[in-house]
Amino acid sequence: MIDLRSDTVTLPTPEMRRAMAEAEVGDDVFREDPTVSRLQERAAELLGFEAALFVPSGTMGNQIAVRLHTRPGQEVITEARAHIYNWEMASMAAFSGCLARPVAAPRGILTWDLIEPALSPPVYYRARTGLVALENTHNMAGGTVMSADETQAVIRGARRRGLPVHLDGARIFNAATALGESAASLAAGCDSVMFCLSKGLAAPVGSLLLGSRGFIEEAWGVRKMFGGGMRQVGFLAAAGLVALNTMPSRLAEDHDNAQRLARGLADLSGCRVEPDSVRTNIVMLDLEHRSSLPVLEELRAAGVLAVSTGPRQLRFVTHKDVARRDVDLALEAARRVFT
Ligand code: TLP
Repeated sequence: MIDLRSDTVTLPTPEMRRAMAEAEVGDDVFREDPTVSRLQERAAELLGFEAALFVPSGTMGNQIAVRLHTRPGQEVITEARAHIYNWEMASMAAFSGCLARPVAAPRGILTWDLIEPALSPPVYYRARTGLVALENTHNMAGGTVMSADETQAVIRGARRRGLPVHLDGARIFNAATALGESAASLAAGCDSVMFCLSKGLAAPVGSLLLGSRGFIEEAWGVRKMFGGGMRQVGFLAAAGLVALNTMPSRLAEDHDNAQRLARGLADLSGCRVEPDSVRTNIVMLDLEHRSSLPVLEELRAAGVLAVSTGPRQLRFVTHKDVARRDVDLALEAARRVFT
């Protein structure tokens, strides 16, 4: 099987497994796990923040941020296809009492011009906007990227209105690779950032939430409240450290493979793919006539796994466990399914 469902399926490298076996650990709820502390310090330094917190998932990282930045009854500005709104089980409503205010943006890239009209007017009888949430890369828009300048323009607008900005940077290292900018420059000025170790960076579990020292101090408490206080979790942090130190530099290979896949899929009939809009490791395919699920089944029978992201849309994600040769095999299989 060539598994293009997600970069979350990546398996840990031998170096990660060794680091896990040898990790020095302690009870992290008592803040006594030295490997977790090292990972948090390294992540904060790399992204240019005062502090970081290791969390079990990207979802928890995002939702701790929503909880801390908002009050119940407020709205959170998100892009219409954002993960924090569509794929996190309505948790901003369940855990923070907030409503998403989705704003559709071309390529998923929010600009201040799009955000500003969606902010609450200054009257007491309308729900207040409490947070602006960005996503880079934007997953469901097809791994699109937001440059540091574009991000800064949103942050300037939000500052003028006294609003915090959270960045869902689950794949921020993919964005950094595609743009040739540092992850720190893409995150600069945000009040909080979440990024994942368990996607293209191939660690088995874990994400980091970054912010000011005071914000992260508060985040320790919310993580515990959400059931995310972990004990000898240095075993996972050890793999995360290897991921952070060794994996960002190989993401360009995944992007080349995604480009190759997109160009091959674009030649098939009965579907639409836009290779020029593929900047990172995600390829979206729109079906012209057929529904996603039967096509997925045929692809599976031909040895290729993808996911459905809409009634007529499929998503393919390249990652370290898919070699260039696998992309060619996947294309051969897709040709059989589409002819
Ligand atoms: N994305 C997963 C699925 O949930 C869709 C995937 O396969 O792409 N932010 C973004 C932008 C994400 O893509 C994801 C996961 C998350 C947050 C949540 O991370 P986890 O799965 O660790 O909770």
